[in-house]
Amino acid sequence: MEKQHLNIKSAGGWGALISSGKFLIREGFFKSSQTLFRLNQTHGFDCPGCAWPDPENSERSMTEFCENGVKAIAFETTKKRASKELFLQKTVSQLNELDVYTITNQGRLTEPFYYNKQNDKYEPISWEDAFNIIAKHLKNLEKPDDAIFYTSGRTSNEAAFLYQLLGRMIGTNNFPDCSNMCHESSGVGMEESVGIGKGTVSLEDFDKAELIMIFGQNPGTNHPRMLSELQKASKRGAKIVSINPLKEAGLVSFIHPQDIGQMISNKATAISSHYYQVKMGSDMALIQAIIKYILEMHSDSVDKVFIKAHTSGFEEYKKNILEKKWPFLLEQTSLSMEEVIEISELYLNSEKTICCWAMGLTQHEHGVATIEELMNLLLLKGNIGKEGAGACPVRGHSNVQGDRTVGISEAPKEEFLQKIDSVFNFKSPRTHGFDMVHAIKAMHKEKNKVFIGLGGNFADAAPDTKLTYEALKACNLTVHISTHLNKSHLICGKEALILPCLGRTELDIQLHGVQSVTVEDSMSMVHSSKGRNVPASRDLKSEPAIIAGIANATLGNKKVDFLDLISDYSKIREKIEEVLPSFISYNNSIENGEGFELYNSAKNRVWKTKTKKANFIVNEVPNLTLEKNHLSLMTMRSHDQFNTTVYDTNDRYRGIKNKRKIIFLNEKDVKKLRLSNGEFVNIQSHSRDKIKREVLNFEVVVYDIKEGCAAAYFPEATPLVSIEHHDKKSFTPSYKFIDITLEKTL
Ligand SMILES: Nc1nc2c(c(=O)[nH]1)N[C@H]1C(S)=C(S)[C@@H](COP(=O)(O)OP(=O)(O)OC[C@H]3O[C@@H](n4cnc5c(=O)[nH]c(N)nc54)[C@H](O)[C@@H]3O)O[C@H]1N2
Ligand SMILES: Nc1nc2c(c(=O)[nH]1)N[C@H]1C(S)=C(S)[C@@H](COP(=O)(O)OP(=O)(O)OC[C@H]3O[C@@H](n4cnc5c(=O)[nH]c(N)nc54)[C@H](O)[C@@H]3O)O[C@H]1N2
Ligand SMILES: [Mo]
Repeated sequence: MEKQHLNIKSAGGWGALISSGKFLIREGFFKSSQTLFRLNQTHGFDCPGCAWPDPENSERSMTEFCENGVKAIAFETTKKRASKELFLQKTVSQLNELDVYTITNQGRLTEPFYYNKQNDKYEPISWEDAFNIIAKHLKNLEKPDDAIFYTSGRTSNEAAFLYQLLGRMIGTNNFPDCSNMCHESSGVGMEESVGIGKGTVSLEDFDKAELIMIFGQNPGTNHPRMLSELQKASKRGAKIVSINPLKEAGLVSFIHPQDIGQMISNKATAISSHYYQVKMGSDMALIQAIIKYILEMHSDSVDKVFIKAHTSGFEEYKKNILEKKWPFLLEQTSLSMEEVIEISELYLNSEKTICCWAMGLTQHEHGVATIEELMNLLLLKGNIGKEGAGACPVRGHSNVQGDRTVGISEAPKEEFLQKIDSVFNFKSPRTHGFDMVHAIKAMHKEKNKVFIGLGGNFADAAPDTKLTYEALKACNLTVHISTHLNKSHLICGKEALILPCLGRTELDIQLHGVQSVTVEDSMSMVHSSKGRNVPASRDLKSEPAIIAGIANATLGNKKVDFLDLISDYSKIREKIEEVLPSFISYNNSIENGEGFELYNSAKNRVWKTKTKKANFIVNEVPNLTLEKNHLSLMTMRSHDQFNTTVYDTNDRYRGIKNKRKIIFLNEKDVKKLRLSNGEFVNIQSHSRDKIKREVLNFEVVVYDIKEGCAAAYFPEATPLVSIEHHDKKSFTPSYKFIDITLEKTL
């Protein structure tokens, strides 16, 4: 049987360079390529791609970007336009017929549009009228909690801060955000374990680590600049262990496209020294197995001094883990005892270990429990707050972490709200707001909401596509502040608006001159970002200006003068600093272009938990055994997409060309199910709510994936994800463990 990708190629190399070049030419070479040289440079702008941090100034190369950064920039600086001509030609129903690639590749939005229900078309509207329509709805809410303010993680600190202020002045904490679907489980788990929901490592720690463990992450595609760090670590002899049901090219080997010597010799650096293909969802069982082996066989090797001084709950945890049954743990991971011993010995022999992870751990029903188990593993050897060691949740969107820091949260801390109240002189709401799951349910049930999206593509990013579409359509008003056309614009509420905004590469001029914004990366570094390009259209506004426009039309300027705040964004930063004192001398600190690091308590071994210690937390491993002929499906990203934006229809590292409706299966499962490579199947999912969910005509691709597991791309496979399947504490949808069966397409 032909099997895709048996001989895995390296990530990077000529393929990356050629693909970047092709993309630049397609979208308009001159502007994109000029823009690239200002990417991630001091006084340049921050890459809108991912949240991987920039190296120190002295280590920055002229070209601090990766293939996917190139795509993100080319996509923003594209010559294509989604202008009124497009909407004149096509009704919303016609646009809805198009596939995700076509919809998301229409180019930049050019002016505000209002949905005319009569002719089913979007029509231009002035900014003033648009703001007034929104204000009318916000002023007429039955109750403040009928407003929902969604945020995607590309939004700057300045815009996010104004946005949360607007929402709270209206009286709601309804701030669902993309983090709810992403690293929320990391945040919740780490808060409980070590008292802060953020990573505890810096880039320098990667230079010192003896062991780097990578769980559930595909950095070759999603964080390509991380491969440079892994390459350096591998070259100096650090061990790199990958734990993943799929063989991912970027975790196997890498050729740095900006290393001329390596490109000429075409010799790849091996990335992972050890690769374990586990069953999907079994990481928690594996970590328990490692800890059990250590406590049974090498209990003297744990860091007793650290455990005594800094942790709570160890004895109870130890007792529980020693009672665990080996056969169950091994069956769940489907690794052999020898393999578990091998990983345990690697961990035992390392004095400095970093654990990295992404969506493979968080998007599960037991996402939080898995993160807590991972923290238990790190605490066992004092690997938090130690040089060369720590927890590294690798974030997705470039400012998803910063948005949270400045107040985008449905469950804000009392301390934060009190500060908001005193700085802005009003009483902010104390009721818990909606996260994604609860927002969708409320919109669906109550049918009279006002939904505003600051970036992102709620309709296609959320789980349970059919339900989510119905929920958006039931709203009184849907508003999307966006750069590009996407599905959310086409799933209209009773009234609907598209408000086009500047992208990060573009000049932002306000009353007092050219503005810069700030973002926080995965490692708590805050720095400024300044666009220089002429905007894609004259009729665009910046995100802060749009929020100020809505606020001014809705609330006036008596309590807070939003229009004054946006005249110079340093005024917004002053307010952020008043509310959040950790932004010490905010405006001065970003002036040198390098930025500054926000204080991280866990990194300093200060534990802001209830026990004032780092906590060992006991969790039970769920039994993930499925019925006969059922498979567990993950929904994931191809190499040519950024979340719901599909740049192109290839997935180079997995050997896929020109197709997206595919399902990756193990050779043995394909045989067992009497299927063959290239055949088409319908996929059904099975959930507790017993609702039939199905997607049709997916092509079978035989692949190097763990037996019993399957993989497909989102958003095409998202209709299979039930809204009821989410982590119990973080409410992160289980995008990664969907119980499915297949039937041949007739
Ligand atoms: N180019 C590009 N860059 C991006 C993005 C993008 O779409 N395109 N998205 C950004 C965003 S928002 C995010 S959150 C990140 C996402 O970054 P990733 O988390 O790398 O993204 P996914 O494609 O979801 O890949 C999940 C990985 O986890 C593995 N996996 C799935 N289930 C399990 C499991 O149960 N256990 C283990 N151990 N592994 C598992 C999969 O095989 C896959 O390798 O990337 C960010 N960067
Ligand atoms: N099935 C499945 N679903 C998933 C996931 C999964 O693994 N599987 N992953 C989840 C994850 S990790 C995440 S983070 C979410 C992502 O969810 P979102 O953040 O909501 O989705 P994106 O696709 O990143 O949003 C893309 C849109 O953002 C707009 N945009 C781009 N740049 C800017 C900008 O600078 N400003 C503004 N205002 N708008 C801009 C463009 O119009 C573009 O169409 O998806 C989640 N959904
Ligand atoms: Mo994400």
